[in-house]
Amino acid sequence: MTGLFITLEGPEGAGKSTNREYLAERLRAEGIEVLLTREPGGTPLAEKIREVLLATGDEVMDPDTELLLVFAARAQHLAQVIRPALARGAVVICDRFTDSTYAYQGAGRGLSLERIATLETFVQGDLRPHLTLVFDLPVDVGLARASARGRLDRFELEGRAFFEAVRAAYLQRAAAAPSRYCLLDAAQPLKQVQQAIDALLPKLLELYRG
Ligand code: Z5A
Repeated sequence: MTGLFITLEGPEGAGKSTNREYLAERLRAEGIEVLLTREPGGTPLAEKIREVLLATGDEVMDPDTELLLVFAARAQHLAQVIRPALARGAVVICDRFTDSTYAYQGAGRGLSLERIATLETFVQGDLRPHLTLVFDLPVDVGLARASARGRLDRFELEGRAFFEAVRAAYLQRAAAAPSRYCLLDAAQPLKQVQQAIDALLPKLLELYRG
């Protein structure tokens, strides 16, 4: 593998979608091939799985079903998109990846972290992101931003305790491996968040160019 794998993480409304294009453009301006993608999704089949995961309906999805669907989508995404892009030396920016699984299915749903780790190794082998930007913000701020957009998906309908657990999981993971994670204060005005992203560029370029 010769490329660089960057993931963007954080709770709802943290600004991952808003800032992923900004980061991609900054790297493209350096003449680097950047592949921008997201999870769940990133291929036609994985996007169908995303629809199933986000849809609200009468049948309650079992947490194990949710976990397996997330990893099924990831297996397809890795095979079709992420691994080929890394193999040709691109920077891959992925909006959510397995840290979301630890946060939402692990901390949020209460599934065993060991079981998630087993699936992580089964689906990814030893592939892990080189760098993860965690967009952190208070739960209330994120939920207000998400609900201002209108109709809520199946995750966004969860209660406050769920999102507090998700946020705490991200903070815990970032604190446990500071060399892999960069914590960004996503409650700041957008301009300041983007200045913080700019400040990370030298580190990203150094990681990419070795
Ligand atoms: N999920 C899972 O459970 N397990 C997994 O393994 C994976 C995912 C991979 C779908 O994700 C769901 O899948 C997700 C977890 C679950 N749960 N939910 N919900 P998604 O990517 O579709 O959902 P999301 O990440 O929560 O999207 P989001 O709510 O759009 O968040 P965002 O991308 O971080 O925020 P945004 O769209 O860039 O910004 C939201 C709004 O805030 C928007 O109007 C912006 O203009 C505004 N914004 C952004 N930044 C700012 C600042 N700095 N100031 C003011 N306003 C701002």
